Amino acid sequence: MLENDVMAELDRKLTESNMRGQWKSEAFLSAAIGGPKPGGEAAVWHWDAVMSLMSLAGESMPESLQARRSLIFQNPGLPRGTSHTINMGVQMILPEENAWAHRHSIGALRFIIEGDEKLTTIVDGNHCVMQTGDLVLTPNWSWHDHHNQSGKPAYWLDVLDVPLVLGLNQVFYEPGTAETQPIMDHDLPRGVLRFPWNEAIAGTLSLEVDPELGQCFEYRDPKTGGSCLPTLSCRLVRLPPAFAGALFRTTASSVGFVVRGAGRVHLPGSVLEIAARDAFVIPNWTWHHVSNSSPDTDMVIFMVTDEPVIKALGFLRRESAA
Ligand code: GTQ
Ligand code: FE2
Repeated sequence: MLENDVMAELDRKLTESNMRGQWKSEAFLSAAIGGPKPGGEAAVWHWDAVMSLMSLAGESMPESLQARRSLIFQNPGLPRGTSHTINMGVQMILPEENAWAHRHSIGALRFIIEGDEKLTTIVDGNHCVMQTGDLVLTPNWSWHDHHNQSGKPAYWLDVLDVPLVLGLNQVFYEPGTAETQPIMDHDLPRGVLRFPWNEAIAGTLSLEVDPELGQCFEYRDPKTGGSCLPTLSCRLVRLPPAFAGALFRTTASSVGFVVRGAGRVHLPGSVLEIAARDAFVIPNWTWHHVSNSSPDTDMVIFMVTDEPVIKALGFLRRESAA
């Protein structure tokens, strides 16, 4: 028998007994020299396209009840998810609509695109007003229902750790029994559930300009000083007029939403044009930099990353081109 035949016979016997030789992983390990392949592709979802499909969803689905009228941005290079750990989408809630209470072990947050003082999410019994630009958290296992008494359609960005929680096979879900919220059976784990727009945008203006990111305000949990959710961290990033960030990559993946202004995401071999209300994804370990294309107005981006998870497990790496 040839050497190859001997090995093939060994592999066959191992397979029969539900085993596998570690030496079979050598090619995989060699391919990982220099790090992982990015999970999925960098991509953009333009607001006009999202809105025309949302109008259609509004006509097709007059009430959302226990479900949600949310359009999730699907990465064209992944089986599921906007990034390999994060889902981002836009939700619309019609005038007088109630999205019924439920809870899940998936952590979520909302960044309000078109809000009102009469638009609310109730999180574990706490009424969170959703005005334009506010950030509202619905942490892992918190009850949440949404109510629109504003008399006009409302829109917000949904960001959830769905692909991460699915990958770890940790999904629990419990629907509420009615439109109103069940009585709370646990303590509120976070220091705060709502971050008003004014404080965040004022926060960016008080910061030094980071050469890679611009003026980067981190939404911190006041109780822990850490990220606003255990799995996701949120930032409001201001790019001064004509600012072009330096090239870098990180093992965290991120999703972004342009709050105002317009610019570009520069990638190896491509450029994404991003304008107000466009959403985009930057996969893990992808060289990129972001620039503001206006010489006289600023650009503001809401960003969410999986950095808290990557960091907690000791995987966080960052490389600068300079
Ligand atoms: O609003 O509770 O986009 O549970 C996906 C799952 C929104 C929500 C989503 C959800 C929600
Ligand atoms: Fe939910």
